[in-house]
Amino acid sequence: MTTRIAIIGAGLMGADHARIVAEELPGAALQVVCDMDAARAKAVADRLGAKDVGSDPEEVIARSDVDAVIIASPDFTHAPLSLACIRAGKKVLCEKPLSQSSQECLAVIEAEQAAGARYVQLGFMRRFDPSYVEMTAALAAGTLGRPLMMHNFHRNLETPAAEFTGAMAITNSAPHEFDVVRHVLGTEYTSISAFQPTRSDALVAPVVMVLETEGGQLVTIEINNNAAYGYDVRAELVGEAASISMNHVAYTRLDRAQRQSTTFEADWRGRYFDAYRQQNRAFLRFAQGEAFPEQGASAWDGYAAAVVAEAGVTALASGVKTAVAMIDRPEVYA
Ligand code: ISE
Repeated sequence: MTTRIAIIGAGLMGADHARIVAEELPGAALQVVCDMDAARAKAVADRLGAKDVGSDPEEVIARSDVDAVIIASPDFTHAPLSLACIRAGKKVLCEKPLSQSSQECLAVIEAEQAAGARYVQLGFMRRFDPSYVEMTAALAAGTLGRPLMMHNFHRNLETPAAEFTGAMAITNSAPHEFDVVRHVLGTEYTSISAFQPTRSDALVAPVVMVLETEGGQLVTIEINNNAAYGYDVRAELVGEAASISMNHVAYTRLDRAQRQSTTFEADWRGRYFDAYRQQNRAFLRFAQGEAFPEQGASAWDGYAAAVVAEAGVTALASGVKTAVAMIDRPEVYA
């Protein structure tokens, strides 16, 4: 049976998800493309052969010819629209963040608890990237010994918006790091400190964070939204017996004029091309009735990322190490 999927939001990420559903997800059909901007929805729908278009997300979510939903609309709509999917009894793949407010994430958690089941898979696609999968496997196999530290670098070519701030680096970019590190280490954070060097211009300076975990590890995260040279993500997991690092991902290397070079992607969609596809396949199986994907991020993981981001913003503004305090994990996420 074909699963009819509605895409909410036809911007950069929505258009990408629509293409994956239409062209690379056997067993799924691109049913509706929904955007407040009707022309934008129509352009994506026409290009990819969607059955219909819509402009009211709640109406689209409730349609009887929609079986599952992908939310890729602006961040502030993620939690309310996830709640609408839970009310409609439909599985939803929601782009990150679930919300920048941990309180709003708790409302989604409460709705899932009341329904007695999970509906929301969160788009922390890095969990499906082979480099993090291999790190997790090395840790589980005992190859690294006890984990001590994880160092992470997250560099964007340039900032998406001129008014981007250090706080936004923590709430918009860093959640990927917060999530994937706690996923790989299998632990929660206890504290966060945040620092910024000084830039010579008006662009947002990098944010460097140090986090402590319940497991006794130290985690460093650099977010540099204006790295200028490319999209570059690096990670190293250091154990007592060995260390494992992510390689630069490039299919080819150019040897020319006594130099060797490889290329950087311009943004995350190229670097995590395969991870997005794996993630969406896992979501389809979930939407078709299988258990919540083992690698997948849930509303609980969205809450965890929001709590640490809130503490990170406080730490950056105050210059003081800030505690990360979460509620106990509800049964539905056991
Ligand atoms: C963006 O929203 C993402 O999710 C990207 O992965 C991240 O690199 C970028 O900094 C964010 O703005």
